[in-house]
Amino acid sequence: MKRVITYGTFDLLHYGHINLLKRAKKYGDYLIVVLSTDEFNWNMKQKKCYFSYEERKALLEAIRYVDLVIPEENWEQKINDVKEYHVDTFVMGNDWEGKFDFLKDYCEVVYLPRTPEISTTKIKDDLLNK
Ligand code: C2G
Repeated sequence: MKRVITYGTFDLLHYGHINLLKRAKKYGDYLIVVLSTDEFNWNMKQKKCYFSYEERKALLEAIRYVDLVIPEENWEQKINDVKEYHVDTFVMGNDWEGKFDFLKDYCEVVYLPRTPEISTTKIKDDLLNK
């Protein structure tokens, strides 16, 4: 079984995220999504989520490409995650291009093109300007 891992906040969940998860799953048979906790988002990413960790986790678990959702609590856990879950491939959108190349010592590292026209910021701005 080939195991794939990816990380993110996934709030508000949109089709750009789904596109990423769909393409990431193609690299294996089992996709682990490491979901940023509310604390990690606020303390380390200065992101205030609209949906709580539990709500975002439930949304991700309903996606056919996702096999497991676990918490992302810090920037430093990736190597341990890759080892602990016997990950073959790490996948992220290319807004992170190069940032996680240190993982190449442990697994394949793939950066995929983002879906350019959609973002949570755009959704919020469009709703505000309706
Ligand atoms: N994404 C995408 N296209 C978009 C928006 C997002 O492909 N239009 C991808 C991002 O590149 C990322 C994933 O969807 O791979 C999740 O996006 P975010 O929730 O914004 O993730 P981020 O806050 O960047 O967290 O340790 C890594 C961090 O947890 C990544």
